[in-house]
Amino acid sequence: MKLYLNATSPFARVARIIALEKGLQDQLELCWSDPWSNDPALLQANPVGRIPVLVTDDGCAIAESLLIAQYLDSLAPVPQLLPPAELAAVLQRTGLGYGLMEAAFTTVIGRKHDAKADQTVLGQRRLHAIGRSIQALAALPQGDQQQTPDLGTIVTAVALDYVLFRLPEIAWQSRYPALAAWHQRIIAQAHFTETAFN
Ligand SMILES: N[C@@H](CCC(=O)N[C@@H](CS)C(=O)NCC(=O)O)C(=O)O
Repeated sequence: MKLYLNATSPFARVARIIALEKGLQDQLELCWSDPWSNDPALLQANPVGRIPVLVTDDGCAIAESLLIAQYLDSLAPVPQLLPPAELAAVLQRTGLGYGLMEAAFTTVIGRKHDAKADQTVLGQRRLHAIGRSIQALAALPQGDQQQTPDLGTIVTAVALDYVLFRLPEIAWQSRYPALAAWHQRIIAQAHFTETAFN
């Protein structure tokens, strides 16, 4: 299998961490790609031109990080990404974390293309969404740190890490110390350090 990715995409990092958690790294060729430069190989795999994309050995190209997660989970069901006993809670955290990731990424890209993006109606909506999502994540129970991370934990920890990486002025850690401690514990795990943003 091939995974098209770069080192700063939170969506690609989620896919890569899941592959590592599932022990699939030896079956995965990492194809480093800049989605903004219209890389022909990436465009062939994903006409939308976004990473991550997973190309299976029989040539199916799967775009969208959460769909890639679903496929990797089918290849290696253990450790479980979506433990049935806690499904609703895990999906709740996944949705919140994913929404934060999207709002943060959209804010970063908006600023890159328009210095006044934050002042637009959409820019303001994204910034408020970031603030409210972090507040909602901080209100969730933090769970058992010893368990293998589920999908909600992976997506949320990567989203919070992306905010620290690209939007440090949001400084959410001082407002939510328990969430900050949770995040620190998760990102200290090997598969998170191995895939750190750079
Ligand atoms: N919904 C997609 C989002 C993927 C995405 O936005 N990827 C960014 C990099 S972080 C990208 O490739 N952007 C290039 C573009 O939008 O043209 C997912 O979950 O995989």
